[in-house]
Amino acid sequence: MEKRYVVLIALIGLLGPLFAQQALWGEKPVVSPEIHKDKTVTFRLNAPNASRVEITGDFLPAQKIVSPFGEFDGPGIVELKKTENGIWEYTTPASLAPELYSYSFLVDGLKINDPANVYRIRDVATTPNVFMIDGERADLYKVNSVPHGSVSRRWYPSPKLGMDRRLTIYTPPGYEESDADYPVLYLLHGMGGDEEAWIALGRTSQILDNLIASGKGRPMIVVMTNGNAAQEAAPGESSSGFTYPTMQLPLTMDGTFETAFPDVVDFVDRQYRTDKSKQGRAIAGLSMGGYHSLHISKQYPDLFDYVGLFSAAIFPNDGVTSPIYEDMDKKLEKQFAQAPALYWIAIGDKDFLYKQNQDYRNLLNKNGYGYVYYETPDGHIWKNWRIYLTEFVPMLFK
Ligand code: FER
Repeated sequence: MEKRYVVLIALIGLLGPLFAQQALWGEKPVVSPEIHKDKTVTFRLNAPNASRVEITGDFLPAQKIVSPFGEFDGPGIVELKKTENGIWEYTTPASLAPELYSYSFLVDGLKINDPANVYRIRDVATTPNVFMIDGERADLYKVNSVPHGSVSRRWYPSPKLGMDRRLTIYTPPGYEESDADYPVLYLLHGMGGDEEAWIALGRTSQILDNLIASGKGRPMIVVMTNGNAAQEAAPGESSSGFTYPTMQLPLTMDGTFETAFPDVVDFVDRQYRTDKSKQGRAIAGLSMGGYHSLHISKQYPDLFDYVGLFSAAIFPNDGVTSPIYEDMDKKLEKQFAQAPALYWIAIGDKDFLYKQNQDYRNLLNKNGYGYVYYETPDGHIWKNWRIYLTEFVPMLFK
């Protein structure tokens, strides 16, 4: 080959990466987090001029947080120690249990991400770093060498809300190659969340792939809606642009989303090969999504045979009126007249909604309505919602 071509090819080889990525010179400053063989973890931050560096995360002993909903256990905080070279360090005193954990640094009081860890998952308006300790149930949250389902974002027409709206949909491995009909789980997020919540922090596609591969879960479609009736889609994904995510959206928990829910089922049943019987449909959600699941399933008693209330809000707030919330007793009577195949209530023993759930269970008990109750430690946190999904899916469509 002519010399100039050799030089040209060498140049292309050298310059290629320039076009492949913008952050060419973004060097990795330190290793953080470093997960050791014994499952202790070291966090590091290169900040020679900082006077105080702390880490806050859900792997640390919980601390009391005061919120508008009351006091609850929030992520703990601990200080890092400055080493000679200006790198701050903290190593957990004991090995961590298998889990998907989140954390952030505080540098002189300013909350920042760990620049050495690119893994961040948005939770409403925060984007904490995440890391995984493998093993036990947490292996269901990992991508393993098993057949994978497909995840897509679809826009569906909602005539009742007068807009096109976005949802996330998981179809199980084999869906594209088969001509079978599949049962459908409708899986709803909490306040401030959107159609990205369950697929991101909720690890839905990993959990479903793994449960289906082990034979514990039936192959099913999972539909993750956006439960904020004022939104077309998640912040940044709608025609409103890069709006700031907020928990205080209009048209939430006022009956609007519940009223429009049949639009979702219509779309899914039109566009996918679904089992269109009540026996082939489940609805579950966390917190506000549990509230939606409760009220949708009793409003449309012929739609869902499986209902999951994960740390659910139960009763409408004072002053909220909607036909959806009227005649609750009569609607429950109708729903439980043909007992659901599964009515599952799960909550953490430190959840601020624990008392509401107890009151609701008393109401169900008094009327002899059958349900299954599952209680875990801890409060209103994603760890519990992932656990609930791994427990709920194996009980569906059996
Ligand atoms: C309430 C209880 C729970 C409420 C909202 C929630 C607006 C939802 C919390 C969540 O989805 O995390 O009284 O009122």
